[in-house]
Amino acid sequence: MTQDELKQAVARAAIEYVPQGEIIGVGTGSTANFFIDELGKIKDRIKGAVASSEATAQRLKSHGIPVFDLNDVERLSVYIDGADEITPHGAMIKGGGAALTREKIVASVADRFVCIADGSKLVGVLGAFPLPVEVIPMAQAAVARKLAALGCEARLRMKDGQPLITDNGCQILDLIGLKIDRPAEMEALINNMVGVVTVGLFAQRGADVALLGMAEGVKKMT
Ligand code: ABF
Repeated sequence: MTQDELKQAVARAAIEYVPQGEIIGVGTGSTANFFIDELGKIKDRIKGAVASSEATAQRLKSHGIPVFDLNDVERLSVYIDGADEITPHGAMIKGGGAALTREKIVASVADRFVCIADGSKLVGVLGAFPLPVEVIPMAQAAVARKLAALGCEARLRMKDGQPLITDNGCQILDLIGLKIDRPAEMEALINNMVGVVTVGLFAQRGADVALLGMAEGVKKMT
């Protein structure tokens, strides 16, 4: 099976977690996109969705799924999204798609986080994938120096020769070479740095369920 077929398989499996008649939280990325396409097929079963990025909002709308502002929604029973890395404990690195802040916000309102990913995302220790940190642009250099002091390279993410600008008007530092033995502690440490908006570690609130696409089928981790 190709990586895309594995992503499609977990996207299909995630439909089982979509509650009838409710608004659900929807993530960003290629696996989330496959999920949105599956959701489009059963759109009459849900009330709508809260999107974790402008790109996801557009894709949901293209399927005719109503998109709600999070400020108009009190609670979500489920948030479904991909990950760049996930441990057997459900701690994740997210933000390769630059949507980490909105992803963390929407996830924080949901009772249950269902992570969908191909099996290559499962790791023993987080950190081989560069850890994204969203920063306020004026603090970028100062925050990069503090992060480098943790023993990694903090690289400003670029797009078309310019610093990438997120949906929130901020920038991303990618931390290369950080070994993350204690993800929840590292999340708290980086979150506490002045100028940091969000760190792409989802450990204090990790995935409650992970659906991982393997050659032998979809493996469920709880
Ligand atoms: C989002 O999409 C991100 O947090 C993560 O960076 C990425 C995973 O991408 P993909 O599903 O394309 O592998 O979930």
